[in-house]
Amino acid sequence: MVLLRSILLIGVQVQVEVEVQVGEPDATRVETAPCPLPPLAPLPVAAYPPPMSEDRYPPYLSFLGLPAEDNPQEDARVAVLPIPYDHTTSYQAGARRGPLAILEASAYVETWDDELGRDTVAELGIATLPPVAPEAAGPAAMQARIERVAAEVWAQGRFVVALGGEHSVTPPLVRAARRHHPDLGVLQLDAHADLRVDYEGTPSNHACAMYQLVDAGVPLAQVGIRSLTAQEGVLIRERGICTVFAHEAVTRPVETWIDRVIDALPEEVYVTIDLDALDPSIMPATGTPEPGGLDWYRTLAVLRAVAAHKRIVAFDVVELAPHPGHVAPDFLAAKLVYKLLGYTFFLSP
Ligand SMILES: [Mn+2]
Repeated sequence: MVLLRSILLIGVQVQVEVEVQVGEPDATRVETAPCPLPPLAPLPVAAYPPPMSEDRYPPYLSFLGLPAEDNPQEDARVAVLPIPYDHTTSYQAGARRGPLAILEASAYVETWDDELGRDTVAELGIATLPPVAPEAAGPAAMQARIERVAAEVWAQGRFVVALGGEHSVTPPLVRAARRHHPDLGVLQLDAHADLRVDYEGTPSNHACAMYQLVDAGVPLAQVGIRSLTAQEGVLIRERGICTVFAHEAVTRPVETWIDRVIDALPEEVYVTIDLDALDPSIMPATGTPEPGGLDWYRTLAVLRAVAAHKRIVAFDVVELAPHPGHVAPDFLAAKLVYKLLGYTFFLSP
């Protein structure tokens, strides 16, 4: 019996070794193509809050969940920056758990993009940075921290993809991007105008995110809007903001209105996607779900058109407030991040 067991054990070991050696070549790999990015600067930069060490970089969960040998972090052209923060959320809190849920779900996103015919991560490399720590001193201090961290990522020459978190994370991300692209405009997918001057005692509220940018002179185009105040409506008219309200964006063909969005934006664009722009039937996991939103393919059509006509310099996906046990919204968010990365680098004019 002992002998037989040993033989069986040896048999298993041999079989395992053979499988490892025979391993089939990865048919999904394609040659790296030129990307519209400057070369990488040396890594990493000091004075990262909280203090960064080799032990904390990268974190234990990385976007797409790839083993390090398949996705070397030091060569990555893309940096995913999680910002688990939801201090000023008005209705349903939980966006602080969004980044982790997106990272978890991303492990199940297939890396071959069937629409583009490319393996986006194999060509670009995606590093996942440690999350930005929440700042207890208040919303303005948190925005300052986000801008500081984002500026360091920009200094490394990486393409910044931020995962929110509530929408107030966007103004500091855009401010960091503007240091490198001062003439950029912002494309906002959202159910809400986010054009309040201040809200609940602070201009750094999620409901004021786009006002902060417009007030700083940033050109803005909005798609999917279906919730705003009378004052925000007046501001849209007075400032000449390009707003495609949801009733048009959802019920009319994209081709009938997308040119207005393209024309309103400068050559360089920062894209901010508040996931509540999508319909709650496919994206219920947001802090303030609004009926009548975009579906999956219409969302992609908008992003594809903008990526094909403009140079997207950075983007964020915000406001996922995960529902425990209901992973479809988390996966949608992860796949949306990956799709937009592909559009950004492979459809760029
Ligand atoms: Mn919103």
